[in-house]
Amino acid sequence: MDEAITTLRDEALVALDACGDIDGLEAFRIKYLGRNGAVSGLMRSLPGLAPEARPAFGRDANKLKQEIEAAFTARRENLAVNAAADRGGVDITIPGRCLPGGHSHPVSQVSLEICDTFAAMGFDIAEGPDVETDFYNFEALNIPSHHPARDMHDTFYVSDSTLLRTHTSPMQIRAMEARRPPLRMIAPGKVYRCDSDVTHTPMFHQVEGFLVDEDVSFADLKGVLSLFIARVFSVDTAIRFRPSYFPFTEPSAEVDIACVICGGKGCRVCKHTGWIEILGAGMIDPEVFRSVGYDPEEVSGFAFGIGAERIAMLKYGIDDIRLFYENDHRFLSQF
Ligand code: FA5
Repeated sequence: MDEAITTLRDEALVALDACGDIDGLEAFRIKYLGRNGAVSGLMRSLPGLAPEARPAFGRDANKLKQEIEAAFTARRENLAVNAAADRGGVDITIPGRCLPGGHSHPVSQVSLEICDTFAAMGFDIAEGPDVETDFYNFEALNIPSHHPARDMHDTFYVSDSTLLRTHTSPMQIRAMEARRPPLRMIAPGKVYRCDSDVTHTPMFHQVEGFLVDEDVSFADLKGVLSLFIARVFSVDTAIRFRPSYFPFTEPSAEVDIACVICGGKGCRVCKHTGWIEILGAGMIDPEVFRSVGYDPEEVSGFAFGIGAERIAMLKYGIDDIRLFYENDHRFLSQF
């Protein structure tokens, strides 16, 4: 190879390596690859060579041109990528990031499962407002002002007569006002109480259920709730009906499930009782029927209010209800 070609080759490759930016690269292109550049200069020197030396010189000069052009293109791409990265810009050569698909919240999944279970038993679904009047949340449910039972609900008041509903039971009144018996309904939704510990959150979900017809008995209530628990958990789930008090049901009961966290031995979640309360229930009080214009001599009925978070805790073995609302993706993505 002619010495002029190898000298130019070495010089050009060193100069290309030294190009630190796009401007330097453009100067390189003009100097070596431009119309009046060094490589074209080699070509132009061809006529001055001895005729027998021209073919080899022409071939080598062409090879050099291709080599410098390829090196130039590679260097330009490399500089462009680095410049984008330095600017914090977009490097289009890096593969895109996949966004993981979302799914519904575990408490929403459980609420839906509860609704599906009752829908399969013929219950209609209704929804009502989160901001409720004192009348529907308390008065019509036989909890007049100054009734001590108001203390059972740590209420968030919006004004003197409106509040964030403390339970889904107001839906009993709204539905009974709008329809006549026989009625079989469930009403899922958010409820609010100033309450927070391992089994209580200030916002939680209930599913209200009620059935009004002729000759409805406590045995019907037990039958429906036992079927519900067998479907959502299993037929051999240990449950107990515990006498309780609600102003809008008489008699009243609370239903507990054997604590799945400790297997009934006693832990902080079940407050060392071995049981976790999942719902309140009872036979609808005659006063409630009177407040919606139903005759308690003609109809009877039962009602219940299920805590959806409690069901989710038991189903999934969660030992702190507050985990549902910390929005920790590592926790939520497990469901
Ligand atoms: C009631 O709210 C009644 N309205 C239920 C009812 C309906 C009784 C119809 C009779 C007839 P209670 O306050 O016990 O009852 O709440 C019902 C369920 O909601 C509880 O069993 C529990 O599972 C859940 N719960 C109550 N407070 C909280 C809370 N702060 N956080 C999470 N779940 C709660």
